[in-house]
Amino acid sequence: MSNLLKQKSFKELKEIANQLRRRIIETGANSKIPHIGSCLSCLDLLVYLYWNELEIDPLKPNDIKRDRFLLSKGHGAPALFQVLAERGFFEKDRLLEFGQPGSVFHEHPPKPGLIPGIEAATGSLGHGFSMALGMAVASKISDKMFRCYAMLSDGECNEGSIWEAALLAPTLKLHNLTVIIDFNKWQATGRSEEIMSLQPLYLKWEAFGWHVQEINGHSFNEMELAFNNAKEIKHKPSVIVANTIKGKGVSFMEDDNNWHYRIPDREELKLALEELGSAL
Ligand SMILES: Cc1ncc(C[n+]2csc(CCOP(=O)(O)OP(=O)(O)O)c2C)c(N)n1
Repeated sequence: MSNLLKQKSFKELKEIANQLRRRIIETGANSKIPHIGSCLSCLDLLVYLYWNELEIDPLKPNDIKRDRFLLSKGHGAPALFQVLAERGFFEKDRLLEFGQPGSVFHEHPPKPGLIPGIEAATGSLGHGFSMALGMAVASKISDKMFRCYAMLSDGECNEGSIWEAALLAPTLKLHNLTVIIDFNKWQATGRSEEIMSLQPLYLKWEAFGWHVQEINGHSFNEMELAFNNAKEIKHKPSVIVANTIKGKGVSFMEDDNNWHYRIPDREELKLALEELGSAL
């Protein structure tokens, strides 16, 4: 199955990401649903994946041969929903109901079948990765050879289940599995390094038998090289440790972990949108 859209230039990806940053912040302010900093951290990676990497067709979201993407850091759902809408999986207007009682668009991705493009319910950290691993096994044994991708957060790597899956994937030689770690060095209540140290993260994954690459998670150029490399690797799974900035794109949100939970007030919303190029 081939990607129906021609791949985007890095300039176009940047414009899309900028537009989606605006919508994430506006939607967060209107719905009062948190995790704006977490969404801005992984947005550039999501944009690259959905426009230039994944073999998907928004008009055939259940195609058996589609690549699978699982947002294991499920609290980034507001970013994923905006990406899916912009990519054409569903009408953008549907996101006007984000966070409303009874809506399927909420803080985390719901179970499959409710929103086109959502492969699994995630949000309880530490589980999406194992589900992606299972799908990668299914791909191999059914000979469909689609690729599976899971996006993890660094705080999520404190979960024991992450390291069970990290042990199993190289044993099964899952070269069709790529893990991306949104390594912004923060988790909900503080610095990841101070809560439960992960470093040296690169060496840990390497010791577990993975092909490891470390990139700037806001550089489309580095993403292109890393995702292309990952596809060339045979007999082992790949992990891309993406150094990111929580709150990326808005000066007063960048690397300020208050924006894990904070909701912008009217003035902050205005300032953020102005920075991103649009007044209220
Ligand atoms: C199993 C589990 N425990 C606790 C939570 C609550 N929770 C939501 S986000 C988060 C941590 C976020 O930090 P990180 O995983 O590094 O993601 P970031 O927001 O920094 O991208 C926590 C503990 C959860 N979702 N799942």
